[in-house]
Amino acid sequence: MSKPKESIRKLARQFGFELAGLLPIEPAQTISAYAHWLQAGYAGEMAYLKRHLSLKRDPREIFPETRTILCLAINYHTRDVPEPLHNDPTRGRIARYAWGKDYHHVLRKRMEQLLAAIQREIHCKGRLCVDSAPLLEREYAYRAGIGWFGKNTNLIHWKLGSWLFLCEILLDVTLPPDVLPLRGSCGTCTRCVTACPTGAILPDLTLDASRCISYLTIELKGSIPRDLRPQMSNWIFGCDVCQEVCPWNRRAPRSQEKAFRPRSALLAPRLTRLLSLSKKQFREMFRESPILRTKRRGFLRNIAVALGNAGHSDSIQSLQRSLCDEEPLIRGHAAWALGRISGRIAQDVLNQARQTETDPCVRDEIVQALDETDS
Ligand code: B12
Ligand code: SF4
Ligand code: SF4
Repeated sequence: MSKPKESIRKLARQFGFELAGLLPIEPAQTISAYAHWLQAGYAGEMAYLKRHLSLKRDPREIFPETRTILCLAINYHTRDVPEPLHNDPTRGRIARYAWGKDYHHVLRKRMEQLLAAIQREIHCKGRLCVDSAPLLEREYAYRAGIGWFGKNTNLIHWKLGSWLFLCEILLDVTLPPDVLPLRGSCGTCTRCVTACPTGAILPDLTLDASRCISYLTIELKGSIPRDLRPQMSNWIFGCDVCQEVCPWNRRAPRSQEKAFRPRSALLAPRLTRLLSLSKKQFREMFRESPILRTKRRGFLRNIAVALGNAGHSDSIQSLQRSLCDEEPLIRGHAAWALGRISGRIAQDVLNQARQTETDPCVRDEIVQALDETDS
């Protein structure tokens, strides 16, 4: 390979990576900001982020031979949800990134192929990283010119927008740096800050992840704080509000990646239908999907919250069935939803459940829900 950097970018494109940049290995520059963020409690219950602190100081902690980082980005902007479905609160909203196949697997496969192609040109070894690796992905991607830090904390590329997945290949060879020209900025725009339903984007432009709907619906394993539930509207897995309002995404091109094409069932599924999923049906419906991460209990918890926010009496029957679910987490959130729907029938259903419920947390939810139906 006479000019490896050019060929690597070309190869990256062949394997679907629209953006690629090469950086010489260096320790992370924003690790103290990361440590402060953890200290402030913004990571909520994501304990793995605390465990990663020392490893994130330098990528050589995960691959000591690293000489060069190949930063990559792939576009996942496929299509939009048709307007009538988009505005229907009885349907769930799923973040765009989860409409197709799990990107962790898709990107890993692509990176394996890319690394093999690089190895045909240069004698080298590489370590593949995507998302879960203890690496400050946004910092390195920023340094490679993939995008700037938007106020919503996402990396934005002036042409592709922010619907981008990031990943990296750590290489044990020294290659000439090749950084993309960084263009664009947020300027005076604050749309995402204003639009965020839970006020998770802080004035210092960091994110209080413990308030972010993405965290609440995906990462949080237990009960969703009651004060945040009404603000989640019908988001049942992740949230895209701060990216949907971003002007840099208005002209974002469509992704060509087949694996990210949405499954039609995930564009705007009916909430009551999802609430009846058994464990087996859940596993089948979400095979190869990132949604498996929440497990059925987390997913149905989210659906109950969305039904409470929709506030339609048509869903009382489905929620009543969920009050008998084997998972206390689902029963508790179903009770909350019935409290939000309110009215005589919801009240009767809750009173019945109070007679038989033995779990103290669920009982507490029922009592509070009944208080709400009274007021
Ligand atoms: C934990 C996590 C979350 C948490 C916390 C998010 C957050 N903003 O911190 C939750 C669950 C909320 C989340 C949500 C989402 N996530 Co997430 N998440 C991660 C993960 C695993 C770690 C991020 C982290 O460490 N956060 C802590 C903060 C403090 O670190 P940071 O954001 O990386 O910022 C550091 C540096 O970038 C730098 N920095 C920050 N600002 C600035 C500004 C300047 C000028 C400079 C120089 C440096 C700098 O300092 C920070 C501290 O070191 C990364 C993958 C990874 N390994 O990095 C994916 C990742 C950030 N997530 C991603 C995605 C797609 C999402 C969602 C869009 C999914 C969804 N639709 O629901 C949302 C977006 C929500 C949002 N507004 O951020 C993508 C982002 C791609 C992009 N274009 O930026 C990543 C990179 C995964 C991937 N491999 O593609 N996520
Ligand atoms: S993903 Fe949603 S909740 Fe999280 S910061 Fe963005 S708009 Fe706010
Ligand atoms: S909405 Fe505005 S402030 Fe927020 S990331 Fe986009 S350009 Fe920046």
